Amino acid sequence: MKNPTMFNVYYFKKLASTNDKAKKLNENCVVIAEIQTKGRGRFNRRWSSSKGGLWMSIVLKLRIRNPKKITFITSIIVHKVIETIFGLETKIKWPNDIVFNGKKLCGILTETIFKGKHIAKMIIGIGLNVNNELPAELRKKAISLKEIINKKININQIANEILKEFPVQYKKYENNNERLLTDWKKLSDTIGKDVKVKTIGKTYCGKAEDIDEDCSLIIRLSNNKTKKIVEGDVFY
Ligand code: BT5
Repeated sequence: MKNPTMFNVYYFKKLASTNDKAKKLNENCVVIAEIQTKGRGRFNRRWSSSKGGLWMSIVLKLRIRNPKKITFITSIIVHKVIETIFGLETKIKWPNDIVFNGKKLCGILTETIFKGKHIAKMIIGIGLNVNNELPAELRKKAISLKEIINKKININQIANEILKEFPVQYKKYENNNERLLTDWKKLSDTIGKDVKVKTIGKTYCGKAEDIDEDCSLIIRLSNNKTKKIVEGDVFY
């Protein structure tokens, strides 16, 4: 396939996880697999990765250190690409989901690789349901592009567009956190909703009020205090 971007793209029929493969490669490489046998989400959760989806990891050496910011930028890119190619309006669910009518279409897993104390590279894993069949247990909460559009879709076109947009959008946001947060919030599915948030130790209920400068979620609790959620799952 022609790849009109700055990236070296490696294709595989089958991998355990594109993020794991990407960890062994240099920056500016991209790994794409048709099938992942051990696709991962956050907290090592299983990511369903049958044939027909876009399972892709980008390896980059970046100036932005906060993985959540990279996830935010990537979400905006995926949103934009889906809108440009298909004219579909998706939304972003904090922290790392692209949703369509409340159902998860894409998940992003950004991982940081350290060399001693220094960040050697970042791996940005994108899992987008395109033509793949979703397992029965996910069908209530997940969706694929094929289901929405009702026809088979060219995966390579989506991958190429994402890779083309990456340097453009990254440059736009790397020195402009305010713009990143403003743009992200415009696309947010989460802000303003009554939510239940599960963190590793605790569950909180409240209204999703804002995103702070490091991309954490701020919720307003029933006692009117605010709580900053650095990591967790949001339900509504
Ligand atoms: C994510 O985790 O959403 C990040 C997913 C990242 C996957 C990509 S694929 C390429 C790269 N290589 C990898 O190994 N991973 C990355 P999280 O927020 O933790 O969501 C995980 C949850 O989403 C699971 O517990 C399921 O409930 C649900 N899920 C699993 N597979 C799904 C799918 N294909 N579509 C929608 N939801 C799914």
